[in-house]
Amino acid sequence: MKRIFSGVKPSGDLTLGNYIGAISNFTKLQHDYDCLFCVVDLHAITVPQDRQELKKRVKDIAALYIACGIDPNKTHIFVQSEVPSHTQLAWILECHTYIGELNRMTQFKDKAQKLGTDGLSSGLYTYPVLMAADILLYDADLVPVGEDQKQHVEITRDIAIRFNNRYGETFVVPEHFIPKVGARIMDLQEPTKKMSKSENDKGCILLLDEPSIIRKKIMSAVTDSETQIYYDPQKKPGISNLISIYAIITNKTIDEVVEEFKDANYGTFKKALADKLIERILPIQERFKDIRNSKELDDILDAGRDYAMHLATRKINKVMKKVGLGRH
Ligand code: ATP
Ligand code: LTN
Repeated sequence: MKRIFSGVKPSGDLTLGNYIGAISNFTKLQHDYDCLFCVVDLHAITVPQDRQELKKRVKDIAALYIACGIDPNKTHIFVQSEVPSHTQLAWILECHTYIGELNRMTQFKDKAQKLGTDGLSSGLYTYPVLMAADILLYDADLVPVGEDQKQHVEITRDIAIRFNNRYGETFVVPEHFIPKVGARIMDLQEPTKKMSKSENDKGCILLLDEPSIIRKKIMSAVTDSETQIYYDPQKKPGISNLISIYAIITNKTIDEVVEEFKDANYGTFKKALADKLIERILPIQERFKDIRNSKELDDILDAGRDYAMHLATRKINKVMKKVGLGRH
């Protein structure tokens, strides 16, 4: 069976962007692959975190995975830092990654440009290599992610190919899975910017937001001065973003949504979107409450860790042998 690996950082509360761009696809793909879904806490500490908050969020994300429909009986859910081979392999891969390659990563470049490099950790710089280690440790064939992670999956492929050429077949070269619609949900207040959990504000819908807050955020989403509803992300980024969200939530195509609302005004469309969104998110919130503090959640994460550890240990031993590390 082919394998999937993907991860979400516990760096904030899960957003509608995380759900649409990543997690809703995990739930669709879980039936056809051996799936490892990770809470990537080591990635979260590339920027400062409060330790109590981080601990809480690790379990929040794991519980939300399940609440969103990931079946713990079919998949393996675990916490990245509980499997030490991730950091071990990351170091080895860092020694096979060029500084020039990391300098081309747009996510880091953007952050460095905005904030300067003096206050940025070197972990933030090498973070794509840790992500490569996550994926390559498990010989994942497919990596479902949002658009912003495409470049990181590409560097993972480059690293795998380079390593295989140098040491012989070691890693599966993975493909990304990026949805056609919803791969980049935009901020509702600044629809030219990605909806982001670390810049959470009025423009960002959280999966655990109260229904009244979700409605308020949708109703106050920035649109444009026209009145007609049609899809044109360049000219109408706000409305086009709302159309994408509606399409995903209702399992319709963009064209079907545009047809449905061609005679409606923005207010009517936003109200319909808020209704559908709340209808979809409420059951997730209910399930979350049941799971979050259950013993079952720890059992699931223990079993996930054991499964991941087994695969990862085999792989790291193979890699160490190929590189010539250690005595055996
Ligand atoms: P941050 O905002 O702190 O950078 P993030 O939400 O982008 O965090 P992750 O939690 O690791 O980072 O993202 C998990 C998954 O959600 C990734 O596959 C990412 O591509 C996807 N994702 C994140 N934001 C969006 C978005 N606005 N639209 C679509 N997919 C998204
Ligand atoms: N870098 C990703 C999170 C992430 C990930 C992964 C995604 C870490 N390791 C492995 C897919 C596969 C992010 O910031 N969104």
